[in-house]
Amino acid sequence: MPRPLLDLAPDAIATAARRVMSRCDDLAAISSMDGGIERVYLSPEHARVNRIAADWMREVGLAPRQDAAGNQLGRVDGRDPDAPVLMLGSHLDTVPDAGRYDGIAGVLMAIEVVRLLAREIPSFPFGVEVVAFSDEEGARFGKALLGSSAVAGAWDPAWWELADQDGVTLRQAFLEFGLDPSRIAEAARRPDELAGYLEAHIEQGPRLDRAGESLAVVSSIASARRFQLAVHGEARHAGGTPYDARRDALIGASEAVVAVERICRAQHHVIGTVGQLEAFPGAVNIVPGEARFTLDLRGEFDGTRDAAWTTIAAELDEIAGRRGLRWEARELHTAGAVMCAPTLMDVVRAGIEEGTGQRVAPSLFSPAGHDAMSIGRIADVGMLFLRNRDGISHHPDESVAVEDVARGIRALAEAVAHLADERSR
Ligand code: HGY
Ligand code: MN
Ligand code: MN
Repeated sequence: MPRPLLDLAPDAIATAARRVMSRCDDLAAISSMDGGIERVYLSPEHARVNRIAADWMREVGLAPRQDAAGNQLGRVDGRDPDAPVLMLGSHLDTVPDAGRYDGIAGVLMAIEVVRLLAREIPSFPFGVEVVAFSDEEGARFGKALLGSSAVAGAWDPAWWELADQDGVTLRQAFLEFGLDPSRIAEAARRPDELAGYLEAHIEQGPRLDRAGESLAVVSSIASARRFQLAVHGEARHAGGTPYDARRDALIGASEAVVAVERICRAQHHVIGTVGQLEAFPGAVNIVPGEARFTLDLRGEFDGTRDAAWTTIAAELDEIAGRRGLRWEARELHTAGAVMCAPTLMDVVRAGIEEGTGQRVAPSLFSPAGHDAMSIGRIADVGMLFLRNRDGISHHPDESVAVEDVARGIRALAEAVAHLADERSR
């Protein structure tokens, strides 16, 4: 096994890992939800964590700034202030009733890597920029990856009219947050400004835990499509309406929900989830005339994802025809699969194997989405996965061992050093 490039003191790594864990606890307390963690885009909680992250960035020599999309960044130059930057980071927003490590650990690990490389970065052929993306989850407006889409120059003006559950549009939310919608383009970065993007993230699945491995290289990130669907039937009296006279929208939607699981399980690396289902008018003694549900559909490849959607739509047609129903779907979010760059996979693998001594770094496909999907439009991307217990995520029981965070920090630092070494040749 080749010797690691970095000679980092083990106790400095251990201290950094403990700091990440305690800061994840600090940020978990900044929540709009009593008794749980919820921090959505352009909320007061988002503003608070950006200010705290800016202080933590400043502490390690990063010059902080909030961009036109509400992302919090911090930059330190390498040997040439005009050179491209290597972007490290993840996101600080959460889903409702979230865990405390999804995204957050990656941002804090990136800050610790800059602290550990303070002496080396001034001689790097690139600068280093830590980014805390503002909306990876899409929990407030339905469209995910808004913060990183702005950085990738992929902002769609149609998004300004997206509204949250209180009817607040994205445009209004920008203005209330103190951002100017007309300046969103200022968040965009050009490809020549970036030397690459590396993101450390918990796996959010059980493969590493089941294999007894600590870290993995990510090979690719799943493509995603999110839909809001509605099934229309006829509301009728729950007692007097015979079954042969019913057009029960909830029964039809329920058949579709079961079909989503059957269709996706029959495919390889295609995952379909119905996270929300609601009946209307929603009274105990009325046959539901309408049912609304969401669909989160992912695939290792865009083609297999889209083939599954075609099959699901055909199944909905059959159910609707048989039950006298009508259905419609509105697509909320689409993101193509992203392949991680082989050169960045190599440095992440070197970071894991040489930096931590893990014998072999497995390569894993990520069924979870990440900001790297957006940044992959303008730069090479690489990801490092950390084991998290039983893969539990998007749940308060989400957990990660401090030892794995330490190994992840060590691996990420070594990966950065390997990239600097390669780019210096
Ligand atoms: O939903 C996802 O895959 C990610 O956690 N936002
Ligand atoms: Mn998430
Ligand atoms: Mn995440």
